[in-house]
Amino acid sequence: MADQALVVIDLQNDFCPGGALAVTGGDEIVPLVNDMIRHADHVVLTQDWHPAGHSSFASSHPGAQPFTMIEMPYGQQTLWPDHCIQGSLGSDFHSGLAWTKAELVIRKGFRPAIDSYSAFFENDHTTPTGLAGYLRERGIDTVTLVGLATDFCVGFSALDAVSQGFRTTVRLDACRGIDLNGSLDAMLRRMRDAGVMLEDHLSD
Ligand code: VGL
Ligand code: ZN
Repeated sequence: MADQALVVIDLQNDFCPGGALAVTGGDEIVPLVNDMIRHADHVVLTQDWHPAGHSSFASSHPGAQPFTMIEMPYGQQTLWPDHCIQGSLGSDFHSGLAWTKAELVIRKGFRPAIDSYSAFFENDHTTPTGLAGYLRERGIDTVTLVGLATDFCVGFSALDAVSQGFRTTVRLDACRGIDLNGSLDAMLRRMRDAGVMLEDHLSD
């Protein structure tokens, strides 16, 4: 049997209703994610973890509005409302998340000048978080991804997981998306094309 890990992406207050960058229905997935945690061999959590004044915040760019794009040295970057500021309530995991079984918490997005959607690489696609090495060193070759948001942090994590050689499944029923200008459909297509296994147990 392959060694497997469940990777729970950014199930934090700011991505849930009432949060600074709320994903519609973000909190609805908590009971299912908890159930999956209970059954998982290994559990890794990620936490979006930005310093105040982070370069991905629209507020750091005079005159810029959230949900618009700018050019960064590493490419196009969407600007967001201030969110997941290190140590804030918004950066905490959802209070209902059964996080105690997690063996590792990967924090990402802490470099002021670069955003990080993926659990594996920052948005320059070269700066690693260390997760691939951690999983490999532990003999884990299969990952299931759940969490927020399907079309950003979950999606880019899944694309990187495949490119790093992991057997990768995204459980869509345990994810919710932001869907900015068609980003959800575009990411579903990219994941399918890359060889990510997409499962939706609600429609099975
Ligand atoms: C995310 C936008 C900005 C996510 C994080 O978790 O999908 N999206 N930071
Ligand atoms: Zn962020």
